Amino acid sequence: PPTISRHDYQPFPYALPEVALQLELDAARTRVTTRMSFERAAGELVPLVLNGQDLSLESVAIDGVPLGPDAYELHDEMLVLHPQARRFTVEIVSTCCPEANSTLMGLYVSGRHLFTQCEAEGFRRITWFPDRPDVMARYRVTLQADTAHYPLLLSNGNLLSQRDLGDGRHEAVWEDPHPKPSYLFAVVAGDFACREERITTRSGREVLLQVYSDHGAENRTEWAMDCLIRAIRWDEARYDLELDLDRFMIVAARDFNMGAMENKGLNVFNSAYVLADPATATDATYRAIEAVIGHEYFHNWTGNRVTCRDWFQLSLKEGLTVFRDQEFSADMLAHGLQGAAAASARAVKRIDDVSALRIAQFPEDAGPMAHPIRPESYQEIANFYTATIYEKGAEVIRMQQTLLGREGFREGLDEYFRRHDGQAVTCDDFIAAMESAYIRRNPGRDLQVFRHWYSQAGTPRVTVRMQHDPQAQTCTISLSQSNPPAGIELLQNPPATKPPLHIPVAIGLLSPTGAVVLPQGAQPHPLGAPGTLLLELTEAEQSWTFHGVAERPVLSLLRDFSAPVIIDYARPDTELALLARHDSDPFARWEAGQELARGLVLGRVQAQLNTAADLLCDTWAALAQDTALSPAYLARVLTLPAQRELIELTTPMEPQAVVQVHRALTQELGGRLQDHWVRLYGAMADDPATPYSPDPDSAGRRALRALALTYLLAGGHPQAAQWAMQHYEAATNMSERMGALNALATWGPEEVRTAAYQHFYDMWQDDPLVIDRWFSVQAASPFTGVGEVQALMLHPAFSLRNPNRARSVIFQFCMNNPGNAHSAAGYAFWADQVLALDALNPEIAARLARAFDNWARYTPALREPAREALQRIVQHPTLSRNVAEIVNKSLS
Ligand code: BAL
Ligand code: ZN
Repeated sequence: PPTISRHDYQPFPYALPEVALQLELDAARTRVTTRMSFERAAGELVPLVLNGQDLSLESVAIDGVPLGPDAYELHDEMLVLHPQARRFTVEIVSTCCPEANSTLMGLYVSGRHLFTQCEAEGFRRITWFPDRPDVMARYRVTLQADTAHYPLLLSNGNLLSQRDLGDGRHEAVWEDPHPKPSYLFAVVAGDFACREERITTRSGREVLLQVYSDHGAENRTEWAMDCLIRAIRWDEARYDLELDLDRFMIVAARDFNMGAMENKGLNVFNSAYVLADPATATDATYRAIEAVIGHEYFHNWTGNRVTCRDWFQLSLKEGLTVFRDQEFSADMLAHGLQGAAAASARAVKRIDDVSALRIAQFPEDAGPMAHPIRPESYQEIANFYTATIYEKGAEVIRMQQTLLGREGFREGLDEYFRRHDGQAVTCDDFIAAMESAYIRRNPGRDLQVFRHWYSQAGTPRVTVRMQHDPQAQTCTISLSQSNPPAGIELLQNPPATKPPLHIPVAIGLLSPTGAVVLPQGAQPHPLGAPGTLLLELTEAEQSWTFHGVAERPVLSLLRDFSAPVIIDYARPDTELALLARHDSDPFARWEAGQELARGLVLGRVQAQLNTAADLLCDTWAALAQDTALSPAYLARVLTLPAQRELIELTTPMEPQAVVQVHRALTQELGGRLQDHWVRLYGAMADDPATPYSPDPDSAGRRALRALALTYLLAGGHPQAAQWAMQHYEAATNMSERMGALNALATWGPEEVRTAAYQHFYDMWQDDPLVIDRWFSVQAASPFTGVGEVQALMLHPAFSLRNPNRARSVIFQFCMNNPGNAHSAAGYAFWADQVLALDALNPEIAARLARAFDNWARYTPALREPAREALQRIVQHPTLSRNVAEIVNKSLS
């Protein structure tokens, strides 16, 4: 497949102010009439190139004059016209076939409804069009369909009119007043239940909010509506950004490739991120819905009002919007709290986000797909909806807030909207707006060095050295950075040279007893925990000397995870234990405990040292009794680093050994801290008289209780299996129920496990979202091998066509069951599934194709079978562009 390069960008040579679309909707054959009014930008004649995919062309006319086949060129995915006038109208009639469309891109069928998904390049599956984000037009959309089958006809913007067409058909006309790129277009047709509310925005406009779901699910959309209203209020309060539409709609779809999509005024959501009630959704689901509803709503400004010039700029909207949704979620968790309690609540969100970054993005940055947050090239843009673009992109935005301060960041964002509202722009435009605020606050400095974050792949390493001079009472901290070529940077000839980055490193100094030490004259950073100092590393190596430091301090490093880097600092475990007990920064405090556990696991795996876990046990025992810690925070503190995170840290990668050592250490902690788990298990029990609430305190208590149960089972407490079954049976909400089921799936005796699985299925067999959980928990269980996962796929409820179901079985097994997936049989299973999925849905197949990206770093016994599986995929005669790009890069 051809490679598209960022530097080849050319503006589209025509403006397209107005588009009128008419869709005669029918699952078997939808007829689309598209009228586009073009205006050539430059003087010279230039061909008009339109994109199209899987369409049948009926007719083309320019200014009402039909064109014969000699007057245009029709290629596989391109239609080329040769207009002569400067201003002209093109009318195209074409058809597409929604029910045959298993890609879930363009117009497709889900259940009995019709949905569209256009980002990134799905609009070209609906009609011939300049399908690129820098062509922004105003859309008027006429929808016609069978009234009984599709009583609701929705599109972007405002409903202008509705009428009956006779013969059982009807029509709705929608107009979106805001010019938008084609990727934000949406149509939904079907029969839905609707929850609606009217609210008044900050400036006094009344707006209609609607959440559509399948009939019968309307009592599960209350939380989604509540989240939407909170998101609207939050964006008004924090960024002074207001909803710019009279009507904002969310529709839940069972079949959806992504989490959700921010189409202007008509968000389409994977139903997993809309529907929630206590009986079917876990606490984590409630929070995930809040994050995704927030994310899509926030796109209305960061993505829709100001959009991307080209797809290389994807992180312009995604990194920024993930940052915004992370801040929204953190504020919701800290709502009503002050001081240290608020900081600890926010840290819970930060911990979860950083853990996710380490599991998904760090491996990406260390593998064949490593790319900067603004990639230089791609073959298939759908492959670049990555953890790097999204999550690392959000970290790059967060660093800007750290460097500018909250107010400075807000000033920069205001400037960005002042300059670019209504435009399709670049990451350079964003940073230039931020820089204007930075310079105002820091005369003589700029963000030139910071810009390199946009063009470098790889996770930088920051090495720390510290010297203390007791006579002079000085402490000198030296930082050096390195970021060797990664991913495609390695293939460049000569290899890429990578200048230093501007890295904000937030640190703190602790006395040997754990008290905050503030050096003479040092200014604490306003965004940080007590005593936080911000070191701005902009060169390969730099030193800072602090005065008035009498005793050798213990360093608290990378507070609040101030940069997406790996810290190298050799120090005794006793320092980590001290930090885990006393650090005033709750993130760094958690991190110290994790580092202690990481060291122990890696030592046991790599050096085969049977290092005693005494220090970890003593530290955790102390923390387990620290009543100042919230249950949610304590649940994170007492959880070992994830197996996936640890596997990534081994060289060569040793998945089996990590799983074994991780399980053994869990058993050891379960046994040695048994009294604490028993106490916490009892103390965290829900009061059965209190109705379920997903609030952070209740959710934290449930999480801690489930964790205690897991350790009790792992540690072999004689009553644990009985408690687990009771916990499962007595559960009054899905969170408790899943807490017990997960514990049983990971540690439970076989007969108890299978009885619980059977009971769960009997109870929930008619609820697809809950049955996804049922599949997931089994697919990720260490007792599920290749044979068992194949058996799951033979279950009548399994389907490869539904992405949620495919994810719940195949992805769960390949990505979250490392002890079983990392084997010759596991890799062969994976290759089979990549090929089977590729025939249906290339986007989903390409995601699965990345499961073993880092195979070249595996232990030799696994490398060969992984390579063979990859070779088998590569040699398949009909690979999609999506999967071809992934596997070719994997093998290069
Ligand atoms: N824009 C694709 C879905 C999302 O990131 O919101
Ligand atoms: Zn997004």
